[in-house]
Amino acid sequence: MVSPGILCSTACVISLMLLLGPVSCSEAENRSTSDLCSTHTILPGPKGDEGEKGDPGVFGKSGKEGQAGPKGNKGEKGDLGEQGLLGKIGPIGAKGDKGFKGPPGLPGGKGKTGSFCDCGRYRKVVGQLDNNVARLKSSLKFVKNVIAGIRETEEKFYYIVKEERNYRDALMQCRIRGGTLAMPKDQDTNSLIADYILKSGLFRVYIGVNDLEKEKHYMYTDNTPVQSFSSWKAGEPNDGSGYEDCVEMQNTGDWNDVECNLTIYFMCEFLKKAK
Ligand code: GN1
Ligand code: CA
Repeated sequence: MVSPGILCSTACVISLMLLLGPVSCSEAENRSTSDLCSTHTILPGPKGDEGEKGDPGVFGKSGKEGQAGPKGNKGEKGDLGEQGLLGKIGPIGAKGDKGFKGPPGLPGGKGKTGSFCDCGRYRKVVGQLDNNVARLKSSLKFVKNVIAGIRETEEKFYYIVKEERNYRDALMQCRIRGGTLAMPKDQDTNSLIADYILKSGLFRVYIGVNDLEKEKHYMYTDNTPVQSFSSWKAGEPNDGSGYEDCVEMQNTGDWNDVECNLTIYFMCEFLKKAK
């Protein structure tokens, strides 16, 4: 069907529209297309035939996960379990009471005739061996304690012996171990010893100072006089009882004269190198 206002054929108009885009006839005239358009109006063509049915769409996305279902009913009671393992053996019971004394046994047979023995000599040797063993045990104990706690300066080791002794025994105990009672001769050493007493949880120990030789003339155990340094507690030495000739150091670092028969712990010192 051709519109009465159109002189060019439908095919010609579509071709032009495709080539030039939508144009008016005046433009077409400028382009010397007056032979194609005889009027100023180009009307749209008729509606085309219905297109073919499209291909089926792609497979849709999976839907969201639904909410959790309601809680199920309580299950049936389970079967009886197997018998458990044997329990641990209990602790050892208390010791039973002592039994009654049994009847005396039959007397033994007569011994063989003895041979002559210089038993006194052997007994003496055994006694000496016992003494040596006791001394070794004591030294071992001392070494074990020394390893556990000791203080030192560049020149000396200091060691508190936690055995209550009077002054003379304390001095002897230090000497048989190769040392002497501690002799603080300057402030640094005095502080080190005081700290050692304090950290050991003690209040006082014997140190190697006394005026046994001459009243008020204090001497160290190496026979040198207490001169340039001392650390007397206020009011000391007071010779309180009239017999206070030996000296203790308290955990403050203060010295106090006490009676030499007082039994307290003591501090030994050991030279690192023999002078
Ligand atoms: C001690 O216990 P007392 O007060 O009699 C001390 C003295 C002191 C005195 C100082 C064994 O004597 O050496 O000088 O305190 N005696 C003893 O107040 O510790
Ligand atoms: Ca005193």
